[in-house]
This record gives sequence, structure tokens and C-alpha cells, in this order.
Amino acid sequence: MTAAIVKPLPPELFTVSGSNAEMRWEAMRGRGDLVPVDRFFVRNHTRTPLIDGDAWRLHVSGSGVDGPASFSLRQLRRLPARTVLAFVSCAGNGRSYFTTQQGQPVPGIAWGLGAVGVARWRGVPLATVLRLAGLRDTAVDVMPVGLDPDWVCDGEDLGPVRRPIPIAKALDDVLLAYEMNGGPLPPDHGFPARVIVPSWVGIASIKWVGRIEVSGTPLYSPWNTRFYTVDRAALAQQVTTSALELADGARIPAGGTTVLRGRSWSGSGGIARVDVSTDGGATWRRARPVGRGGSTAWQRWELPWRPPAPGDYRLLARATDAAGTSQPDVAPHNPAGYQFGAVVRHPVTVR
Ligand SMILES: Nc1nc2c(c(=O)[nH]1)N[C@H]1C(S)=C(S)[C@@H](COP(=O)(O)O)O[C@H]1N2
Ligand SMILES: [Mo]
Repeated sequence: MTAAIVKPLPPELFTVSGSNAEMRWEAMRGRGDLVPVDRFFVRNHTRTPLIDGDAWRLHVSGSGVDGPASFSLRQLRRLPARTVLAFVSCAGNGRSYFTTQQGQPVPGIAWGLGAVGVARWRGVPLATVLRLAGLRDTAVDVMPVGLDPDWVCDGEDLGPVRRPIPIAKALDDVLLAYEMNGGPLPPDHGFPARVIVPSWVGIASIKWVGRIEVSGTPLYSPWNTRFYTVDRAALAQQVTTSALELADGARIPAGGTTVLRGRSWSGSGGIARVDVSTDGGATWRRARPVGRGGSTAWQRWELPWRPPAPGDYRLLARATDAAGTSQPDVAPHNPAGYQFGAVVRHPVTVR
């Protein structure tokens, strides 16, 4: 039996939990916008399938297209390509803070803030493929279906991982990606092709797509009815989140100036500003933006800090999105612990 994740998972880059691997934030310290494949987080419901790209075909069918149509990888590569810099961020990212910061136990993978990554994705706009399959103007939902093994949950076979996207979003900025950071999509991230749904929760970005159902009536799967929902509504845009490029409990040298670095991202149109507190939230200073940001990626930022004395500190970063909404102090509780978007109190030790 092969491992659930194919690529190496060195402990200095990842925290592994079953078939999932979280990026350690210190692994991005001082780096550019892109998370290299060797440290990009992996969320697998089951395991990474090894797919033969030459034999693979993408099938598009359903009542929302004239089709059926099918495409080989070579055919997709010959279509006009587009590139997008976008985060993939699990809806459960930050889940452990419901417990550690808010005293609310929640089930599921106890992610820190490392179930997120930004990559440069290249591929065909999903709109192009849908139109080539004869998209009808009655289409309402588009559901990519993964080729990974069926997911069995508490003894119940829920079928392949799949989740519908409303037609308006599918035609807007969704990409059928076959490249990541300039190379072919790696097996763990969806080879030969995955969907990238910019700004949305990670589950929308289905990996290893083999089939796309296009329907004139609303589509349902356990992933938009039972999981990745809050109050029965399917999660869509990811919440605004900030993370420091530091380990939990990182040691910061006393007696000098340290540059604090971090990143913030938002599913609602990018980051307008980031404020940082080094005194537990009493006072705030505006961080300096670094690099280009962009509405579907993240904004890097930095702030010099001279700790006044040795001791334990809590570092807080609060981002404000393009609409002027700032991260709250408390994330709204929900039973599955999705979308922890509150300001995280990051412990460090100065000595
Ligand atoms: N086919 C398939 N697609 C999938 C998943 C999966 O298990 N199977 N996991 C989803 C979830 S929950 C997330 S957060 C992202 C993670 O993408 P990554 O592993 O490339 O980081 O993929 C999504 N797409
Ligand atoms: Mo996820």
C-alpha cells in the first residue's frame, strides 16, 4: 500500500495528520508569494491517486450542456491558457483555535494556520471547456468529480469527492489548472488537472478531476449539504485570516530589533491593511505591505519590533479586507469548526 501523500513530508516543513499535511509557517519565513510544492499543504480525504496523464480524459456531461464532450490533457494544453495567483485555504484552517483560544471543542483535523498556500496556477478557464461542451443557458450548477477513492465516512460510502459550483462563479474566474508554480501539477495537488476556485474554501477546488457534471437543476453532494456548511448554507468565500511566519512559541532574541513578518488573505477581495500588536492587543501599529498582494492571493507584510524586555509575549495581527471589514476578536462558533477568522494570539518567547 502506498502512502496517502506521495511527496516527502519532512518534519521541519510539515505537521502530518493522517492523510493530511499542514505547512509549518516558519517554512515560509522571508520567502516570496509562492509556496513551493515541497512545503504546500495537502488535504486528502483518502489518498493521492496515481493517474496516467496519457490515458486520462476529462468528461463533461449533464442536462446543462449539449455534450457529452471529452478532452485529453493534450487537447486542454492546446486551448488558450490563463494564469492566476491564488490561495487554496481549507475551510477548517485555524480550527484548533476554537479550542485553544475560545474554549470551544470542535471535531475534525486540528489545523493550526498552515492549511493554506498560494501558488501560480496555469490552465484553461473552466468557461472555455464548458462552452466547448455546448453550455446551455439553462445551466445552474457545475460539479467537478474527483478520481480519488470514494470517501467512506462512519461506514457509509459517500462516493467520490465532489462539490457543485454555481454557474456564475464557474464562468467568472474558475480555472481548470494543469500547472502549479511553472511545473506540471504534482500528484498530491491534483495531477493531471484540478479546479481552482479563487477566493473560495479549499473544498471547492476539486483535485484529480475526471468528470464535470453540468446541470440545469441544482446539484447536491455531501460536500455542500453535510460538510463545509454552516447553518445549512454551503460555505463559499473564505474568511480573512492572518498568520506570522513564525513557529508557535518561537524564540526571539532579546536586546535587538526583529522584523516580524506575516501574510494575510481574504476571500472577499484582498487585503487593505494589517495592524499588529505586540502587547496583547493594547496598542496597534500598522504593518508595512511587502510585494504585490492581489485580490485572490495574499498580502505579505512586515513590522520591526524591539521587545522591551525578555519574557513571554502574544503577537496579534489583524487584517482589514478591501471592503473595510477587520478580523474580529472572536470567531463565530459552528459545530464543525469552520472558518476561524478571528485574530490569533501567537505566543513567542523573548530571551
Ligand atoms: N478530489 C479531491 N479534491 C479535493 C480534496 C480531496 O480530498 N479530493 N480535498 C479538498 C480540500 S478539503 C482542500 S482544502 C483542498 C486542498 O488542496 P491541496 O491538497 O492541493 O492543498 O483540496 C480539495 N480538493
Ligand atoms: Mo479543506
